[in-house]
Formats: sequence, structure tokens, C-alpha cells
Amino acid sequence: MKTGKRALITGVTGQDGMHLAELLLSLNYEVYGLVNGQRQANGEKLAKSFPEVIQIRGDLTDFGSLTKALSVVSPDEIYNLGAISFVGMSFRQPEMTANITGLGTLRLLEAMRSLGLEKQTRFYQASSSEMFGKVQEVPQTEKTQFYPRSPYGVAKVFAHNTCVNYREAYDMHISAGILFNHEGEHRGYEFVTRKITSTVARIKLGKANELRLGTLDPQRDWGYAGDYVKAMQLMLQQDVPDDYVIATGETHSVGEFAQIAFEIAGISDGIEKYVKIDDEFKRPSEVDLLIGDASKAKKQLSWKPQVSFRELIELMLENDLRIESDTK
Ligand code: GDR
Repeated sequence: MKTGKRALITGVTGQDGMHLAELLLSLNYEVYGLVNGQRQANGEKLAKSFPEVIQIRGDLTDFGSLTKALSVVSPDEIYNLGAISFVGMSFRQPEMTANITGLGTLRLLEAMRSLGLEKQTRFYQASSSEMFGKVQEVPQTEKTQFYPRSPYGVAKVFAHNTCVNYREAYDMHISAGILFNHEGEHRGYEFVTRKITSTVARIKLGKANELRLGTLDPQRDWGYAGDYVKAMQLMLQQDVPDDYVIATGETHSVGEFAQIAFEIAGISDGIEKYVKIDDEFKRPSEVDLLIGDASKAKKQLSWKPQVSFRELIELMLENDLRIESDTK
């Protein structure tokens, strides 16, 4: 069905941006992506995969560029996915993380208000299960208290609370998806799932002989990014804006993820033979366990995850075996 809506995506070159652009194009949206031309790794990949996405120059650290981009696009919907999203990096560059991931959201909302868009434009905020950090309750719901454990988590709490405040103060249609970990073929290589599947593929092909990880213990609720972006779009179609946990309701350790990846690749005793624990990849403070309860999204959005944990690993490994077979 044609919707004819106009959407602006920040973070369009990231994993979720790619999946969301694909989804919105399939729904016949006019899709604009905010790009700064510097920090983003996937600009070319985006242009090649989705040439229909119209790239607009702008940066979440630059208020003037945001007002300019918004006045050009005048979007019906904004999806704010732009962020320093790698938790490990946020420990190394906490101030930049606060500026982009935290204040960037505030700037974008203020840019909307300065142009009088607060009543016509709906806003999606990419909130994160990292806001739960040292979890105060198991499983985590929309009501669970936040306890972030990284500069990234702290910045996401700031952005999330700003969104709630603007929704209440200015009656804006702002919804936040509290997304648990979600992975897939567009995942960056620095994240643990992609690091595992790409390295296991290389080991399988005789191109690598070890997999260096910080720890095997943390547990995560891992879903498929392609499923999760559907929830984002659904949130903005509701009459009333709200916050939703998006998760599978299952948790697995990093070690389990690696174990299954080796098993699918047909490598026996992979953990014992190839995994090396390396402190370089350990974090100063860790999030030990995440598991989400997405009952509210299931009920109100009729959303549910389609790809299982094992299917996710299969999909990522097959993709990496293909890529690694084609490259040196
Ligand atoms: P996370 O994702 O921090 O949960 O945030 P990541 O894949 O980076 O880490 C998951 C867990 O694995 C542990 N780990 C390692 N991680 C990486 N990257 N590299 C390693 O070598 C390694 N060894 C062990 C980590 O310590 C951690 O416990 C992701 C991001 O996408 C966020 O942007 C998003 O908000 C949340 O998920 C939901």
C-alpha cells in the first residue's frame, strides 16, 4: 500500500538505518537520510544498495545544519537512529558520546520546535536496553528503573528522558523503542556477534586461527535487526505516542553464541581450540544480563520477532562465509 509519507532518518548508514530505509522504501515512503560525510562508514554501501534514499548533509552536533535539513525535508516522520552506538568506544570517547548520542537528540527536538514542526512531525527515538545496565528487575519492561553502566548508556538515558519530557511539555508525538540487542548482515564488525561470525567464517576458510574476545560470560537478548525496524515504523502509526520494549524474551551468553556459530560451521571444540580471552576487549564496567519483556509491543503493536536465535546465527554466518569466500 502506498503511504506517500516523507521520512528523515538520522544514522541512516548504520545497521538499523539500512534495514529501516529498505522497509520504508518498500512501504513507498520518500526516504531522506542525514549524512555528515565523515564519521559514517557505510555511505557508499547505502548509496549502492538504496540509491532512492536522498542524502541530506547534516550533523547531530550542529544545530544549524539540523534546522536546515528539517526545513528542506519537512518530514512527516523522523527516526533518530544517529549515535555513537559502540559501547566500548563510549568509554574511550565519553564526551563525544554525550554530545552526539545524548545532546544530539535534544538538538534535533529543538530544531523541530524552532521550525514549528512539533505538531506535524512524529519522532522515533532509538532508546536502548543499555539504559537498564545493572538490571534492577528480570525481565526488563518499560517500567524497569534505569541503571546505565557506560557513557553510552548514560547518554541514552539523557536522550530518552528528554524525549519523555518533550512529549509531555510540548504535546509532541514522540515514541521511544527500548531495543534490546539486534543483529544481522549489516552489523558492524566491532560488535561481538559480527566479530564472532566473521572470524568463525575466516577460521572455516583457513584465513584465521584465533578468535579474541574480552569475556564469554555476559548474557544478551539477541534478535534480528530486520524484525526490529518494523516495530519502529509501527510505533509512529499509533494515535498515542508511547515507549515500548522490543526484545525476544530469551537470553544467551556470548560463549553460547560462539559455541553455536562454531557448531553451525562444522568446527568441533571451536571454543577450546580457537577462542583467546584478551583484556583489550574487556570493559571497565560490564552489563551482565539483559532479557526483555516485549508484551506491551506484542499487544499494542501486534509486533513479534520472527527470527530465532539459531536462525540469526545461521543467517549471519552464511553471509560472512559468502563475503569471506569472495575476498582475500
Ligand atoms: P552491546 O553490544 O554492548 O551489548 O550493545 P556488543 O556486541 O558490543 O557487546 C555484547 C557483549 O559482548 C561482550 N564482549 C565483547 N564485545 C565486543 N564488541 N567485542 C569483544 O571482543 C567482546 N568480548 C566480549 C561485551 O562486553 C558485551 O557484554 C549493543 C549496541 O548495539 C548498542 O548500540 C545497543 O544499544 C545495545 O546493543 C542494545
